[in-house]
Amino acid sequence: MSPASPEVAAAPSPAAVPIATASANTNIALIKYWGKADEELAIPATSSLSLTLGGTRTTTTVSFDGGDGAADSVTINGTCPGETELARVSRFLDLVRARSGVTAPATVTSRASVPLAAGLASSAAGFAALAAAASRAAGMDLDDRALSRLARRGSGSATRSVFGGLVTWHAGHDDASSYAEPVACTMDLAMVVVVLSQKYKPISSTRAMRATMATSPLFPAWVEASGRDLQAALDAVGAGDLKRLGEVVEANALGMHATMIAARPGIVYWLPQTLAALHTIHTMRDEGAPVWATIDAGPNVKVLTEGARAEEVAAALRDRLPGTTVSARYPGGGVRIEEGP
Ligand code: 2P0
Repeated sequence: MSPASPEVAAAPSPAAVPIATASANTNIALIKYWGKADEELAIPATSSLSLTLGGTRTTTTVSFDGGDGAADSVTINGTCPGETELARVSRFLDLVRARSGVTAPATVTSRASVPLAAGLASSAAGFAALAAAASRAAGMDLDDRALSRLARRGSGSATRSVFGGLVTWHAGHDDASSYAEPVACTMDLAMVVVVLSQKYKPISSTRAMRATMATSPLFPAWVEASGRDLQAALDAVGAGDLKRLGEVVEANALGMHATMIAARPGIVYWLPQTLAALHTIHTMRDEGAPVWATIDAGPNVKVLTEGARAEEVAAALRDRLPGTTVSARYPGGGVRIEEGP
């Protein structure tokens, strides 16, 4: 039998299995994304601005090795995800398969470095890492912009996690024009994360933003204000003015929540402790601390502050908000290929 005979050629060699590992940090939006202009392509209704946080990496390995035989096999933090999550990952892998020509089901193993209880649970790091690992394993050589466009199809906020530090996601109007890119920033920024509840089960962002767009009479005003907020935030970053940045960041987050609270039925992510934290932050600010709140699709509060004062702010919040878990987080890097073919 010659070495080129079909039997020999078909024998799988370990090196031939397309496999890659990538990691990405999560990010917190300073100017929020809330609503899609195009659900299928995940084009947002507004552009957004975020800070990628260090030490929050999710590391994901993708191997197009046949999965469990007929379908993709997915393990997240050591367990199999529910059907909805699995379907979402498979739909994303279908996109990668369609573009790359790879046809095999995949084995996906993903692990977050930060526990869900840290209040940073986010699909942003997960889908950014998945996009990088799957595209690399499938032999696609994407630049960062193309990678951010691909990550967008997994989860909107993942678009921004491709990059480190301060990042803007241009809403755009089609697949090519909706991508993220880094924003030059010399400011010393940090986020202090205040976890208020670990039991609370919010409704998913995807469903909540759909309902907000469909039923909230405030949504058009939110879209309009958001454009102005983004420009004001970028101007404040350009001027290195933390107070101006903080004010617009907090106003933008409160506006997003007001818009969804006005949906029918109202979507209220806040708990009583959320309001207590907001009032504490206002009091600290009145006392001179550089602290501004932002809140995502859940009850927890994140506090934008100065990096040099983040530990002091975290200690004060721990003191004033007993029963909460508080951690200081600093800017971190973008997507990283850990191992690739
Ligand atoms: C953001 N959030 O800009 C906003 C603020 C939550 C509140 O992006 O449907 O999980 O997967 O695109 O990205 C959370 O939404 O939603 C989010 P999908 P995603 O960070």
